[in-house]
Amino acid sequence: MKNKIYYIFITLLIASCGNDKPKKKDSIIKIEPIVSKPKIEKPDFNADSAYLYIQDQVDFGPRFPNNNAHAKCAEYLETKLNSFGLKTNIQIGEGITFNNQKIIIKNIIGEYNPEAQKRVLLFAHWDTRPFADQDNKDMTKPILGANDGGSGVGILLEVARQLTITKPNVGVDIIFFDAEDYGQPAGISDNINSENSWCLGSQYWSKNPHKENYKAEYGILLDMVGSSNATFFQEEISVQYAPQVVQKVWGNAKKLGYNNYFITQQMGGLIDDHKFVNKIANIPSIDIIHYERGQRGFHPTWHTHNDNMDVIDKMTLSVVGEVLLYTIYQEK
Ligand code: AHN
Ligand code: ZN
Repeated sequence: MKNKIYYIFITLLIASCGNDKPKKKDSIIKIEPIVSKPKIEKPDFNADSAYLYIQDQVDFGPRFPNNNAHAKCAEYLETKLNSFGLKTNIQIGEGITFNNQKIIIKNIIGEYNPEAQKRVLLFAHWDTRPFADQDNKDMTKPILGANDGGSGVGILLEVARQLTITKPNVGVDIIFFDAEDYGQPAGISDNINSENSWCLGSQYWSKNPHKENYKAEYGILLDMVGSSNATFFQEEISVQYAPQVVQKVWGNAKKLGYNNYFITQQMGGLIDDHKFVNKIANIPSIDIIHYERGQRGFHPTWHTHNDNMDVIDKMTLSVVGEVLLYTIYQEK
């Protein structure tokens, strides 16, 4: 509006100046109206909070099924979701790992606006890998999993907190899946079923959803979303099962100016929680996961003891958090 008034004022001024002498053609000053592009409003997402929620998890130590830090962290996560006003519960199940350990699975569930028909499912795994098979020392010791385990959960806790402030009409379910990262390490005698040794928590939930006939319009998985300059390619299973969700989310990222994080190029398929949510639970779901094409693949600290708080970057947390909130606020 201001620009418009300014433009009219300048135009009048020029017009009035030109009254006495006829202007030479080449002296006419053309003033283009300054039309500022409508800025899109970025949703509030507090990266400091998300960071703190990651720190809190890491402070428990490595968090894998049947260990003490895992039990404490499960309580912490449920308490947090509950404190934001979500309806919470911990789904308990049983699983068998690739090395024949019987584990108790704890999927932590929070429902925002449980009565709403239209629902969006947001998920991330909260367990951390019980060994460091990509490291070259202490390979049998468990990792801290700040990025791989902590980051997606930290962002979703802050998303939950924002939802209870902004109160969108749509329903949102947040699930922290357990036992994603107990998968069989590459290189040990290959088991035919090694693919199914990953994602035990989401496999369990997909076969036994927390509510009968549970339905969501679509699902979004966050995995390893905390490192600086992360790049999110369009993962193949996501594109196959939920092309319109990929378009929506990458489109929203572009609108927010984050197309250097959300790259509109496809990459190969990954075994991750969304695979089972797509195939077994039939909820079209995508994976937002940091991957670098070429030699590098996952983050260099992946499944090593260097996956600690030093990896976590608040800018990346903001980018992912804002894209998620923006996407949810668009749903009517
Ligand atoms: C595999 O490495 C087979 N899938 C990647 C899933 C994963 C592991 N995400 C985090 N850790
Ligand atoms: Zn992992």
